[in-house]
Amino acid sequence: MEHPHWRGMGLFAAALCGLSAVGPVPRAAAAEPPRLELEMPPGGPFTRGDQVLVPVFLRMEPGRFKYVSFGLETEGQASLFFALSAALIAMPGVDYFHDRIVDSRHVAAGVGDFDFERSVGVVPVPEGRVGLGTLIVEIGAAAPERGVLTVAAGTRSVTGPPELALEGKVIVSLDRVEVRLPLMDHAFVRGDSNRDGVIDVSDAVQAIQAIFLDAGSEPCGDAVDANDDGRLDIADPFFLLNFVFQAGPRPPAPFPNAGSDPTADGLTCGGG
Ligand SMILES: [Ca+2]
Ligand SMILES: [Ca+2]
Ligand SMILES: [Ca+2]
Repeated sequence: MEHPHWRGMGLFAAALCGLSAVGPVPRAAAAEPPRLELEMPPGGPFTRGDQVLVPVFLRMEPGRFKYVSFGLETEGQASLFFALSAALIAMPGVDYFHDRIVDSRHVAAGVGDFDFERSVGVVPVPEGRVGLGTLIVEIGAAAPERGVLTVAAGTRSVTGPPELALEGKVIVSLDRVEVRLPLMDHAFVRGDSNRDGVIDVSDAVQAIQAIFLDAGSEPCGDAVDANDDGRLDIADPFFLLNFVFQAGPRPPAPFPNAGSDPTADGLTCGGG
């Protein structure tokens, strides 16, 4: 049985050891930990149907790393694709992977030398920051007309938690980071297909052009959808001609003043 006096001496000695370990904080420990960065893209607010390019960076002390793997995901209605930086593709010995997990909103990516038999790091980080690639975010038609689309990096991937392998096989876990893309469809006047602020026969002509000749390229489908049934078809120019020449029903809101679509559908209003 241990004597109480000796146990107290042991605790005292342990406390002394603890004190002796506390000294000036080493410079390395004060440095910022490595992290992923998602850069806010210029422009915006963004519209449903837009393709937004989000640069992905790794920030760490100047040096070299062996590999980095991470997940990319969004909780919004968007498709994600990761395009590796051209400079990294050209670098000898650098491999990469790009996997889709579950669906188009979850992607895993990895960059570097995944062969642990070789002991040298292969990807240099000269200025403390290296571009890993570009995240291509395609905002879907089911995304909200206005609000925020959150895109995150560093979330869990198929290969395990997001991590960075430094030279010497030191593994560092990376924190989750995110970028919040503002969403807002452009205001429009329903029926003003050519968007010149006036409703006349030229809008019916423009609607026919958009529906039958340039299908899918119309930047503001909501304006062309004169009867607001969520579809672009021959009924829309007929509706307009009936209104312009036969004093038929007025286009539904937003009309005659510009605004947003009060009824949900798969159409969007991008462009100017
Ligand atoms: Ca017009
Ligand atoms: Ca319609
Ligand atoms: Ca609608």
